[in-house]
Amino acid sequence: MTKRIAILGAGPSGLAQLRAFEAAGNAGAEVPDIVCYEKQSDLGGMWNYTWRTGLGAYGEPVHGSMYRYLWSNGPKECLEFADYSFEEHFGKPIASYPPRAVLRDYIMGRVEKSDLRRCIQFSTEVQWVEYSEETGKFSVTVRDLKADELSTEEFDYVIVATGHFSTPNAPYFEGLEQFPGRVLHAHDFRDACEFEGKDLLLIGSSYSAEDIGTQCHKYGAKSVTFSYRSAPMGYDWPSEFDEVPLLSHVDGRTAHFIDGTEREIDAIIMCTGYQHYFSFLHDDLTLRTWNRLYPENLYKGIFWIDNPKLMYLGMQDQYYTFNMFDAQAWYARDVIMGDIALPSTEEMTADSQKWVEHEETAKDPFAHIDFQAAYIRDLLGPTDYPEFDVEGMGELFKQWKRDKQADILGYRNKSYRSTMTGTVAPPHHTPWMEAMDDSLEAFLANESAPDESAPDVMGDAKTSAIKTDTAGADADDHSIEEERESA
Ligand code: FAD
Ligand code: NA7
Repeated sequence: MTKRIAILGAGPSGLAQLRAFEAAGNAGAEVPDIVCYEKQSDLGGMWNYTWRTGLGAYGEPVHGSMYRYLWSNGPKECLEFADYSFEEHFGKPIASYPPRAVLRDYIMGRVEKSDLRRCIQFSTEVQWVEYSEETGKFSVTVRDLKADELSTEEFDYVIVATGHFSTPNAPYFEGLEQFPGRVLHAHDFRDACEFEGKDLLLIGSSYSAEDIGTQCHKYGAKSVTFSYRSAPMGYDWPSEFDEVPLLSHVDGRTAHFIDGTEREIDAIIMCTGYQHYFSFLHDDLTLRTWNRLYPENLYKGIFWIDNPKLMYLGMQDQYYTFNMFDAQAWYARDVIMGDIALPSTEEMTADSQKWVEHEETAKDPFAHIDFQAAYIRDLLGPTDYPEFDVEGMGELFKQWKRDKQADILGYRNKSYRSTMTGTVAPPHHTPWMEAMDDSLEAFLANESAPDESAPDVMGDAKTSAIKTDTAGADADDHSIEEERESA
């Protein structure tokens, strides 16, 4: 009988899985029966922008943590699909740091080339998954959000691709309940303009702190103070920024820090990361981890060792993103289709433990990049995912790190060479600090031509028209609203 597979989530990881099966089908393989459940009304996952915070139109937790004016925080050359380049999608080379809508368009482009949408049940929230030893199958209970109806189906395999940057980790600090300004978590941050002229305190010293802080500065915040728990970010910050030790408590508008210093602030944004949270999974199936490069109990970073018919995609802390999800999805597909055999439980545990120990010896960002490159290389070996220069991409990540260190407000003006096409990205027409419009149209308008004189330009840029499918994610919520109102 045809195997049945449930994919939970239609973000980049879930879409990678759909694409992997599609590629096998195109190559003549008999593909299992696949249902992908997605609680949003469109695909794209985190790359959909929503103005909503808290609960969605149907009472479901809002997934989105992305905000207006978000630009890629790493070079696009580091997240390129090996089977669909940026140049193929946009018909010409584009700058290295696109805004959210441009990356979303790219993700959508690969999917829209096929009829993968037919596998996806939108506005459908997965509510419960459990496994029966008796039948050897999973029961997946979902709620059709529009119809407000529950239903349950059985599957042979479940692939969890629900992301892990949605459920806030929000610590408590004494005095917060009396603080007269806004206190929010990065998950609920939407528009930097709200903080124009304000003195901001951001707690945390990782990507969200850095990006929300620089963005608030760009859109007119008066000052940005970062409060760190372990270590400061250490960039050469302009005078409007400061890094201080951890907040101890607040007293009215005054923030007190553990080194005894204090300062007046208007708002607090907790950039304190996210929890891996799977409200829909039975205890026996639940991955419990922090944001690390190799979560424990996952063979190949994918298979739940206690029951490898359950798989997780994209649960790692991420340097590599889209192409890593692809590598995972291709591997998962080949196991499901019987082309790769899983070893014994003992061997899976030993292999996973080896990677966990290796991660623990990797102490700095360059070692982390090398670690993730080695992980992807390990996955690619036995699959037919198109070969790509994973290690070369790792070198781009290291250059990105150096560029940030040199100029935290200017690194997005840099260009990198695609390891897929060999093309060096053209410079963007506007320096990032002056580029206030983050729309796809503004980004692509008058994009500079590639510098033909640059010695290392190898690409043969195509000149076909720019893809005009620019319906942004912002349309997503309109459609939810319209559907709701007409219901
Ligand atoms: P997600 O994109 O989170 O998708 C998960 C999907 O599962 C969503 O569509 C969600 O609606 C769905 N879902 C969740 N729960 C359920 C449920 N119970 N039932 C049904 N569906 C469900 N990466 C980069 O490469 N570059 C960047 O610049 C970058 N910036 C980022 C900025 C922010 C603020 C954040 C939060 C992340 C950023 N990332 C970036 C990382 C980003 O998470 C990944 O690029 C990518 O979106 C992860 O894909 P995913 O499919 O694993 O998860
Ligand atoms: P990360 O990268 O997981 O970082 C979380 C940060 O929050 C990190 O600096 C932590 O400090 C800090 N943190 C966590 N708990 C606390 C408490 N209790 N007190 C103070 N500080 C704390 O999450 P991000 O949101 O920055 O990034 C996640 C993704 O979103 C990423 O992929 C981006 O692209 C966007 P630590 O260093 O551990 O001491």
